[in-house]
Amino acid sequence: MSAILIDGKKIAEDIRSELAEKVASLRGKGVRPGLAVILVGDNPASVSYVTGKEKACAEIGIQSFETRFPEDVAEASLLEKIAECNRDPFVHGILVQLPLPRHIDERRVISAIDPTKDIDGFTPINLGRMLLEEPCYIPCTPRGIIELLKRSAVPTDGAHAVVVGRSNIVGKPLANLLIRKSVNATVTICHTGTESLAAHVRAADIVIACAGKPGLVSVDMIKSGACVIDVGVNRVPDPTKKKGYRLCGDVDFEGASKIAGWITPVPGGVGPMTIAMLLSNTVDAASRISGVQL
Ligand code: L34
Repeated sequence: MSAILIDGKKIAEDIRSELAEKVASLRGKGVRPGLAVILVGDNPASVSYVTGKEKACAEIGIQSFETRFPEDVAEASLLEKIAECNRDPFVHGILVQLPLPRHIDERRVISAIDPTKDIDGFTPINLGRMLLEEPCYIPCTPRGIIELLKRSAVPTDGAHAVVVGRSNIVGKPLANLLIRKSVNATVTICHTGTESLAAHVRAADIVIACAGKPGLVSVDMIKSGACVIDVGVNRVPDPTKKKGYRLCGDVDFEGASKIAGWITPVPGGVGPMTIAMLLSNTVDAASRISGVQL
């Protein structure tokens, strides 16, 4: 191992303790940050992420209100719940854990969230504001990745960043954040239609793998000294494990860690940062909505 291991778990812990102080200050002024969590169905990964989020909220004094719906919930019931959360003065942030079942129109559900409570930054209003660099909520995973780069002092000014993946929740917003003047990277976005993934990734000073495909980024694609950020959280069947699976990212970690300059592990890399940024956005929402300055 020659790469510097970016310890997302530790960095997320630091951020959570910074946030705990902010929550204490808000609570001292009579404001208790509140997060509504909406979970549909029992996808084990979603259940585990949501549980992690609620635990993290409780630890720093954010109140969470969970509503769980069955897999076959009617879209109207979800919309009704969101309307209720929009009105609820104790709710400052609304999280609808994705993905939603196929019979639900995800766009309609997300768009129903009051943009001032959209702590995931998924509504068209927040994404538009992000593009224009107006005050907004920035999606948690992309924001967490930028924070990891900054706190690990990875040089980004003039760096060539290659984003592998174009999802609405990671690839698209992340590519946009990377081209902000404050980050100043030159960005290439690769996706399933890209002809020579290897050639693009080989040119990268910073590689961000967010496609959700184990082994997609192999060691021969990594430039020596590059920074490798692995966003994939894939469950691979493994009978030797108690749970019957192990987690792996989109990158060949074993190989890449020998030649990269920096690398994030899975688990313990980007995942914990996503949760820390959710807390941060929720604390900001509580402050803005209540008018109590931090
Ligand atoms: N609405 N839906 C909404 N907001 C989000 O920000 C998400 N995302 C993605 C899926 N759907 C969402 C998450 O929360 C992915 N994601 C997420 C959150 C946490 C972790 C991974 C993905 C996480 O905690 N990962 C741990 C391992 C957890 C485990 O053992 O399964 C890690 O160390 O990577």
